[in-house]
Amino acid sequence: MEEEVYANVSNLELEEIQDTSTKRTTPDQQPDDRTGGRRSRLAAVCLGLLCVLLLITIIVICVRNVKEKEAMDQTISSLSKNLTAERETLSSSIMTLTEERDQLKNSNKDLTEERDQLKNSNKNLTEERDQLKILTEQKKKDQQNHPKHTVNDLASWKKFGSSHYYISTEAKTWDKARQNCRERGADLVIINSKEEQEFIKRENKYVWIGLSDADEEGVWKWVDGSPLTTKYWNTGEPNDYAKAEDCAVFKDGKDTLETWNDLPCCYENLWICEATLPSS
Ligand SMILES: [Ca+2]
Ligand SMILES: [Ca+2]
Ligand SMILES: [Ca+2]
Repeated sequence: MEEEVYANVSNLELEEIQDTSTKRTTPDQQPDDRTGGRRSRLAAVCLGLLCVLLLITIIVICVRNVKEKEAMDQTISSLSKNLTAERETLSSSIMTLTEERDQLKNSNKDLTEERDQLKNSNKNLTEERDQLKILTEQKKKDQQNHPKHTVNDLASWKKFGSSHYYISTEAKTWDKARQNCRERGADLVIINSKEEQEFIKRENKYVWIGLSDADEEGVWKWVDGSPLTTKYWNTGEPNDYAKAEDCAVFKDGKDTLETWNDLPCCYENLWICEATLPSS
């Protein structure tokens, strides 16, 4: 561009020289021609300066555009990175929330099952309470109708140590057997020693004894509320078969002294009562 400007200026100067040489032949016109030549040079110089200015302006605009483009690219790249990171965070959050939702679903299912079990337990407990009320009323009536045993009543009972024992001749459920013993002023037998275990074994009867875990599964207690300490469970017992065995029976015909088994309390068996006379 600058070369073109210089070329134009040179051409203009050449033309002026030619014009001057031509015009020298006309001396009257010399001052006007010089003035015109200066104006032309001035115009050319101004034009050149304008071109240079225009070129600089274009270069400045281009540089600024390039910088703006780079800044915009950086901004877009940064935004893209941020969006990617946010998308990954959101994906992770969604996964966590999904897992939590599934856990809550499972918890809700478990709680529903527990609630149903509790409802059933409550129903069973209500029924048991009602049965106990009936039994208590019955016991009061029986005690009124049946006086406590005397020494004479026990004459027909088997004696061992300080206790007397009655072995039934009919079969009843564990609860009814115990009720029968209490009506006789006794209770189902409590086996306190090895000697007492051996004594009952010699009778060789399949009988209910006063031991149960009906109140709390696996916690065996005698009918007087005392915990079980010395045990004579048969091999593999107590096994709470079908989760329904809460009353202890003394098995007959065993070679070993370990003769006890747990059975459903609703089974009907003979039973053995024990009456301990107060020491005189
Ligand atoms: Ca006893
Ligand atoms: Ca049991
Ligand atoms: Ca059993």
